[in-house]
Amino acid sequence: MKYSFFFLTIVASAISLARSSENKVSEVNRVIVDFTKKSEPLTEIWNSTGFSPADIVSTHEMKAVIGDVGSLGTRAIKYIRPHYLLNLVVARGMGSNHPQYDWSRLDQTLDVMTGSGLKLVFELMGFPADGSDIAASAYDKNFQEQLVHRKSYFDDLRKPEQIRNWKRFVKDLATHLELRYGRNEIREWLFETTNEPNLTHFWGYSREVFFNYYDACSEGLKGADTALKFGGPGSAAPELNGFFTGLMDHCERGLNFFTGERGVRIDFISVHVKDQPRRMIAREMKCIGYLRSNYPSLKMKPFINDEADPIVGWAKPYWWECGPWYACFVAQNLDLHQRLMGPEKGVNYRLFSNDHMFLGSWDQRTTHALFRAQPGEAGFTLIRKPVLSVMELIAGLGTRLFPAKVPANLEDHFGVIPTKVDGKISILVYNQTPIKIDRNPKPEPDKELAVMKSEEVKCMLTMHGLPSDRTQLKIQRIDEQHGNPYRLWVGMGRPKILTEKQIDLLKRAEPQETILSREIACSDHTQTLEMNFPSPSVSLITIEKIRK
Ligand code: 8U8
Repeated sequence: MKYSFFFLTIVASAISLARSSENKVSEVNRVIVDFTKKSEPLTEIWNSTGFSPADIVSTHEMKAVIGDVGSLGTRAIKYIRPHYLLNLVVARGMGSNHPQYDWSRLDQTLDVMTGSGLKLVFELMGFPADGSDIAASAYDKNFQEQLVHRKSYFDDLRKPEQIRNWKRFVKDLATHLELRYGRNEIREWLFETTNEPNLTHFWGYSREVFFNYYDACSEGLKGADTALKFGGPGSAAPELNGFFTGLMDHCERGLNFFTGERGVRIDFISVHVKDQPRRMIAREMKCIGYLRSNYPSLKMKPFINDEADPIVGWAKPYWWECGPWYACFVAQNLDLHQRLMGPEKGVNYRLFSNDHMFLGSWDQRTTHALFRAQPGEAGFTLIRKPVLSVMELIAGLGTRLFPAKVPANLEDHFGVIPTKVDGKISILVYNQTPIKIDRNPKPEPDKELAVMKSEEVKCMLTMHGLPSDRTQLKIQRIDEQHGNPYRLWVGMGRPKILTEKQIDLLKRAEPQETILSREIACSDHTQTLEMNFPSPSVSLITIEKIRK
């Protein structure tokens, strides 16, 4: 059953193939990758995720998620972007010359993330409590809007005095972080404004107050270390909202609240665009186009989409978030961003981040499916979803990107990322079934599964410029049948509570599978593989010289 959608034939050489099977080739799609052509750097623009709120890091479940995500290594996930970090701080005497801080909860939270090898996209979001009440911060059921605020000195940022003291608070925060995590470490972090200031449930003040707060963050960080990176506004749709356009103007020629100079630094520009990859890129390009027309000095600032999700609403159940389709989404997002927003297109694309490290089930925007133990018993189980496992395949890519030719009729959902590092070839191939994503979550309808199967791609993959001599070919895959614990779970009858045996089986189904590993000879540096790429699927093909 496992191999029913898969066939692979290795043809001795592309030349003999072209002569002997002209007719057959014309029936299938020809894909060509060429490692003799000029390459460009493949920059790590994919290795980031986020969640909300920072408060949940103290739970066993979240610690386990962070540990597992971190264990994939920084080429898979390097940055983590939690909301509301500053709610974990207690800051007394903010209005006096003798501020006192209790950083312990913040430290414990950051320790979990840094201890797992992750770096922070540190949103300067939330407000330190003044310690005069014992209330706990509380959020809506999806951890978005803050419903209960602890009493804070910073209760009205319209007051210039609070803005001045916010600058001092940020400076003291950064100084503390440097002492605890090291100057070099936090120079690698990205400090960002609060989240989505254009949505009133995240930011209750006007744009003008936001720009003052921005200046306080910027100058406060500079007060600790001028090399710390700061940017924003991490705003939600629409792309050209007033907080985005206003901040660009403020950074270019606005009055700096502290220095009185015109203009304020911005080290990166961040937005949130949630959409399918092509439309996401068109909307991001709208921002780049706006900068080119209006603020050319900002057009080459590192550009970040730090919530590059398929659609708004992490908690809403969608059938395509369970299995390999969501993994393909990430692979296609990488491919298209690299090709359409790379340096040769005049864009300094820095990072797209999924915001998917929430605690939830298969069909929510999560990296793992969370299963609770029997009622009344402690314990839980996390099963990795394909959308997380795919990061390991992506991490297997090389550092140089080579050209690929894909038939025009496939381009909208099929792609190839040919790379190389230290003589090792790694090619990521995805077949992302074109489906319509709308706001109506549907329970995995048979119709969609049928559409998926009909979009299977059969192709002749010709590779030029391979190492000669004996080489090892390996293919790893995620699809409906491979590396897809969700399918197995459905087969088990969708148990809500898992037995030991079921946990064991699901865990074994977590990683992407090696579906082929064999020695091949490429005497003329060329190989053609006849391959079937199921729909949806992500494959990593590696070719490496066998060392004698
Ligand atoms: C209403 C709305 C529109 C929009 O374009 O973006 C939004 C983003 C909107 C509402 C909330 C919103 O919050 C972000 O997105 C969330 C989500 O569930 O998609 C979460 O992923 C983020 O924590 C949050 O910043």
